[in-house]
Amino acid sequence: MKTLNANGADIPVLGLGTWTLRGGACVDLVAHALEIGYRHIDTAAAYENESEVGEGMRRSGLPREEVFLTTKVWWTDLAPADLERSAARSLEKLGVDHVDLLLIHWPNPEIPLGETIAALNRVRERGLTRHVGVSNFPTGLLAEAVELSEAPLVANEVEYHPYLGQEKVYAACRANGMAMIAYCPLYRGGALLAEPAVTAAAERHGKTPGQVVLRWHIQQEGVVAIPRTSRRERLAENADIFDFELGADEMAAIGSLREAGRRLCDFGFSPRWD
Ligand code: 1BO
Repeated sequence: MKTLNANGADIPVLGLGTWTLRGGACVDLVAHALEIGYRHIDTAAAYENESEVGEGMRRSGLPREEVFLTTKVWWTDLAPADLERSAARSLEKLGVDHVDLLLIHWPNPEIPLGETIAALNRVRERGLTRHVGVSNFPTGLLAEAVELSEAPLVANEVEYHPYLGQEKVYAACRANGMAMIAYCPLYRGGALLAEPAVTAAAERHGKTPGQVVLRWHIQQEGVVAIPRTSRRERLAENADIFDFELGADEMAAIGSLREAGRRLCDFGFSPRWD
């Protein structure tokens, strides 16, 4: 699996997002994904599936060091003691002695960012994670976090797809050597996959619209995509994106869909977006 380097972390550019996957289906999908070549699995304490993700990893039989594993600390657990407890609990549930990337899942304005980042760094120093980063951080908070962290932040995981430009966050990630990890990269299917710019490219390259959109993501420097699927057969389809290349005109046509400015994940606790 192709990787990119972000501040010293080698991150496979395609991963499996596991948000909403549960129980036996989650175990089966994680194991199957790893069996067919995925090397990057993304979970979170809040997804309530870390035990299943860990079981799927063990069932695949792959050595632990071959899998890039990410988990996250929920925004209500960002006080230092809570963060350290959450990280330890995640490792216990996953059945591993470290993760590769530990992220702050969402910012929390009620808890001083400096205290959270210091705790994140301590967890890393103790070896519970190899790398640290953030998720859902707009540019102002990202700049603060970068400044506060002793260890380099390697990624900002955000909603990103052709309907949501994220130009400012992307530029900030690039300027700081960080990866931008795209969740909901396919906009959960539907309208995006029927866009003429996408279907025309799909036809030209003999690929599916979903493969074109994922290729659009990973062809951008520093972008990683973590599509979620609950269907086994989709895993192989989503991973079959390394044997073709979109032209500059195709990249631009798909990128221009950003005009729609549609965001899927917005909650009462979301920060003020860029
Ligand atoms: C509420 C979870 C968003 C993606 O991790």
